[in-house]
Amino acid sequence: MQPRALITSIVSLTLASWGCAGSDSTPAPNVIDVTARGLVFDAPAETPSGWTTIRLKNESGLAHFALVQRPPSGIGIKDHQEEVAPVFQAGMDLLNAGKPDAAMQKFGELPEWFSQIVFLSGPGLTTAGQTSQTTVYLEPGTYLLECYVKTNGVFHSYNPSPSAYGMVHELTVTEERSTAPEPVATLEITLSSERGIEVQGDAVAGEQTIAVHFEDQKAHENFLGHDVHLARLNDDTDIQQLATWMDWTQPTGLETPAPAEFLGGTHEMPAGGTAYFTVRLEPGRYAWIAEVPSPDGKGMLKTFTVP
Ligand SMILES: [Cu+2]
Repeated sequence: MQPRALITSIVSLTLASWGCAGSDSTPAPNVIDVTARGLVFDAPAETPSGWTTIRLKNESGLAHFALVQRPPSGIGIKDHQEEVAPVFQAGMDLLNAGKPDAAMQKFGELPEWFSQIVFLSGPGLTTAGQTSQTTVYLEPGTYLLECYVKTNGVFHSYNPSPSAYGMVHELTVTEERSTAPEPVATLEITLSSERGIEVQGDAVAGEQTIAVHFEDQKAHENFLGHDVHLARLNDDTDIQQLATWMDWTQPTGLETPAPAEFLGGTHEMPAGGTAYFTVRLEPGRYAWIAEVPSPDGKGMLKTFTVP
């Protein structure tokens, strides 16, 4: 073997062994960085399919979340902004004006395809300055990420300016499959309409990856399915106010500022689904809470202490 060929072989072997060492370790997660600035999501337009970690970095001064939804084929952000966001805002304006019957009539104007949207988790409520992270399995297709927290009675997903979109981002999940593994949970939560939020495992300080299993799903009084968010409580937190805040149909519901510090979670999924979210817990008092009306009466508000 010529010296040059020998050197090439040694380099190739060395690179191959590094590659081999890399493939022995766990494949990296497929992370999508979503940054909230003002009332806009800054996020990539596409991502490979498979286990997908959505990291919501909230650089704005308001609370946000990023609900993942898969509309039926052919429907995208333009349809959402033209046919859904204005109807919800008009309905909310009527609720704020104390006209619930007129509001329900308005919600009846939602397009037929709205009922075919599949909600698939996404980072839960995340207070200004926080970063939250939620992992879910996504098949190829067109998805929307949406925040409908309200400020001054206006949903973030609705932009009163007809020339601009609200806080909604269209994400294309491609046929390419990522090698990202399913996360390994350190805590398990089972969500059900009968028993509410049930936690298996001890919430201790440090990084925790929480698996959330959706045992069943149903439409609650706010038309949404149950989910789970994590709030950090302090001595001033009014638990009853926090519970009431989780109902968007109330004028004060989901209206900024949030009544507690939120650290993420997962939005709703169909029955049988599992999503994961990762948080760094510090000693203190917390609450697992669902975005449904009267979560306390449904077993969907559970406080706990991290020692
Ligand atoms: Cu928002």
